Amino acid sequence: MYLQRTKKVLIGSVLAATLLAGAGASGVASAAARSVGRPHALKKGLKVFVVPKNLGNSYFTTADSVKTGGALSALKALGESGAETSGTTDTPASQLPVIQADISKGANALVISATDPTALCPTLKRAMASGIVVVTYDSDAPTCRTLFVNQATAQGIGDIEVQILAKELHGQGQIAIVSASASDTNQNTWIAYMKQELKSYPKMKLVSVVYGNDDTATSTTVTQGLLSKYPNLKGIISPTTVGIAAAAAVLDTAKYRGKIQLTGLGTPDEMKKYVQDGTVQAFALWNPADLGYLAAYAAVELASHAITNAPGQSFVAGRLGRYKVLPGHEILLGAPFVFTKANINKFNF
Ligand code: RAM
Repeated sequence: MYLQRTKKVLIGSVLAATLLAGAGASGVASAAARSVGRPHALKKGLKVFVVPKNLGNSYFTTADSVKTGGALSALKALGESGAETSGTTDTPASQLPVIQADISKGANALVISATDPTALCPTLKRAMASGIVVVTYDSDAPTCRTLFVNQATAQGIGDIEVQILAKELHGQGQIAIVSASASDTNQNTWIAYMKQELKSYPKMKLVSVVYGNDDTATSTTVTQGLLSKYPNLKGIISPTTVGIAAAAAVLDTAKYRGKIQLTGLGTPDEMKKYVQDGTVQAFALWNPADLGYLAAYAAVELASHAITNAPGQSFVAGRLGRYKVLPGHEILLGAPFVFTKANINKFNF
């Protein structure tokens, strides 16, 4: 049902601008639900650490900051002690010691975008066994978290990227993917759905998947490598905000602009220039600040024992309204949104 709606509604048109302008949860929150109010008392003074994949990635700065209305703004409003902590690279080697340090500092809850579930799970399982709430957001670690706050269904995200590129290429030509790191759960899940959706476009051939590790320099190098290795390449999907911005900068020359199509997931601020000059026609994303805000609320609800992670439990997440725990111990923010020249100037993040 949802996916059919995604296909019909999102391709060629866009969701109402209000979705990303602060109104929040499409199809989930209603005015009636919002007016119900909060039935449970939440604890104050909880120590909640927000751990993105890496620091210095503007997607996570938006998702986590007080000034954008992200995770730390929710924690502040609820009277919790919140901090954003992570390493500088999209790797478990960088993220894991930070998580361990947060646990030693007496964390009541962790809100984590997982760089590598295999590497993180032993530590996260021990944390959960000692009573710490583990909420994943953005990138899941399915076997070692209490709840996952998902930005949109993985299939919805994978499908929309393939559909945008298929429309631009009239369903034909060699394409490649510039991903983040090879161990990131979110990109790997989306790519699996992209491969499935590509079966509907038999003349579009995926020739390579390369990894820029959510690092601008590496993403630039791997994009340049694709262009020299595949002279007939017609399109690139980059399901990472760092990757798509780096790939767009590489394609923003007379040689490639308009000749190789690029889509994927990007932030409007980083992509405006490339949409205005015709390097990119359309790309997708959700509101990262809403994602962080919702994940922080969920963590506080769980750590206060106001809800459990059982499907059917629900809570009011401040400005976003009421959300329900779904099967799989997951909460869904909404649907991805497509940015084009016609709407991109309305957004600042
Ligand atoms: C990058 C990260 C993040 C992803 C976005 C779309 O910033 O890889 O995990 O969700 O892109």
